[in-house]
Amino acid sequence: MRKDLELDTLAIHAGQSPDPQTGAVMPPIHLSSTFAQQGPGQHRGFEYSRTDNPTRRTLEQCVAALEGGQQGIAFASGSAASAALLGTLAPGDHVVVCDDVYGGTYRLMDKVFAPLGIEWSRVDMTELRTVEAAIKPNTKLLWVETPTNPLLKLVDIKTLGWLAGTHGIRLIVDNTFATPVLQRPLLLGAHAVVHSSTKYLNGHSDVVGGIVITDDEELARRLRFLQNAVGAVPSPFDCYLVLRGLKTLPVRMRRHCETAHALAIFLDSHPRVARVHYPGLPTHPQHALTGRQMTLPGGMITCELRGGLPAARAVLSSTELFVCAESLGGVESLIEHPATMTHASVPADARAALGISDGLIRLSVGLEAEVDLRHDLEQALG
Ligand code: P1T
Repeated sequence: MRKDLELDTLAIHAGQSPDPQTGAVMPPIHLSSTFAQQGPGQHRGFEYSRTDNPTRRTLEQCVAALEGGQQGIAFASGSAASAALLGTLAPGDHVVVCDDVYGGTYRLMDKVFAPLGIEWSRVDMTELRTVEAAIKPNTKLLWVETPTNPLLKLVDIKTLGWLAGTHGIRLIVDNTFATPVLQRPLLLGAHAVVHSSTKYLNGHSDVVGGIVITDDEELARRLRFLQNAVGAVPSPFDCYLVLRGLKTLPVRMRRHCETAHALAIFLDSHPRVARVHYPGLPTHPQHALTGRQMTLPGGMITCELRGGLPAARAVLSSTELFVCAESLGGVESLIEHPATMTHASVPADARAALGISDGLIRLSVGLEAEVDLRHDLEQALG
């Protein structure tokens, strides 16, 4: 397939063409766990579904094309994809991680890989000097989320790609919040992109999945080895659902962003809201970077309520359309409380230092009518 196609076209066609046997226009779901061989070792590209599966391969090719990369390696969750990337390291290696990451990623570093001898430092990656100062002779990776979870800080991918290059290390970007529709980190100098496809890529809150995309042959070879050897692979049915979700990703993202932007402006002027974190607002500390790095500011809003925990509890139990639940990126709007939900695995002192206060709430703005979502927030805040 031509490389210069627009994202809207790639989302529907990349990796897919009518089934040669039946003409089926949509990719078949190959549930088979094993594949017939004409003789020992003589197969048609597939042997066993942990190793490779046609539906999974289609998904891998589609997401790789969307990210502008060569290789996609799919996993059973975003956490499994992150673990595979960290699994390419050896004891004594060091990772510089941005201070504001998903609580589960923090936990993976702190409770799974640190005990195995992987060192890590958490730094505010909005400042190049801090990142530079954190790089040590044994540093192998810079690990970035942008926008970050949950504070929606932006990190300059191009600058960090350059920095990683000058140190001969890899820049990994978790692109879950932005998706390739809003930013394509590989084209800005990242060495690999990781996604929780549970979120916007699938978009319908009915799959848990993850994927890594890279052009780095050596890294891809290690990841494919781990994909097969560890076996944290997505089911063919889940791969099909993500492929189906991807077809509307560009359309969904534009609508998520449009509604989130309008709601961020509404929340910013509400007397019960002390501060709104949204990359599209001129008050956002990296607002200028939003315009340079992202096509649109995203579908997530985080805000600080006046009144701390009681205020957060009251709002989260009063919304009717915004469902109180973890996760994000689905067609339905969700609301959550990072300190007790998604980021409860981050120690209280680290949360406090970052600004994940008890009054902080996070919204995943869905595809419902903006006016209905605004009324829902209005009544819950009231
Ligand atoms: O949930 P899982 O598919 O394993 O993905 C983990 C993950 C990785 N990276 C980012 C940026 C994420 O936000 C997540 C999961 N996040 C949530 C469940 C959440 O509500 O923030």
